[in-house]
Amino acid sequence: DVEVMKDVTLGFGEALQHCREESQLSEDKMEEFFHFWRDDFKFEDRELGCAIKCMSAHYDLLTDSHRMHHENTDRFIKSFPNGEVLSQQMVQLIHECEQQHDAEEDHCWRILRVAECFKGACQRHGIAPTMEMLMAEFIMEAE
Ligand code: M21
Repeated sequence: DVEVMKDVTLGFGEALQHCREESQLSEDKMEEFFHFWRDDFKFEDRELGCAIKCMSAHYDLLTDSHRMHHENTDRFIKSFPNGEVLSQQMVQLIHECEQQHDAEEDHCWRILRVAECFKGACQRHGIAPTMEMLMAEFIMEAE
């Protein structure tokens, strides 16, 4: 459900402000987290992986080995309206992506690859939000 993914993205993205400094992600690299879903978005900067790691940790979504904490992630997604329709599917997709990239030892690089893999999986499953939806909601929230 693309509406759920939109809300989860915007909610998750709120942690970016807490993580810019720690992750060394410069402002121009990604002003807003929802650019993640743009078709031309590039997964090139290790700092973005570090930022996603920090944001995940902010919501207590990582285990000690910096993998997804399944129960906490399920609960986080369910905290959004209708989150229960997507939570198990999202946890499953992220877990499959983690398995594909398990050999990468650098946490920031691995999480960046997992995020890229997750985005592709969401697009194939038709649950990726459109930029129009994200922009519209973002502008409404700012007003
Ligand atoms: C769900 C909203 C936005 C998604 C963005 C990032 C998704 C990142 C998935 C990576 C999770 C990292 C798990 C660690 O292996």
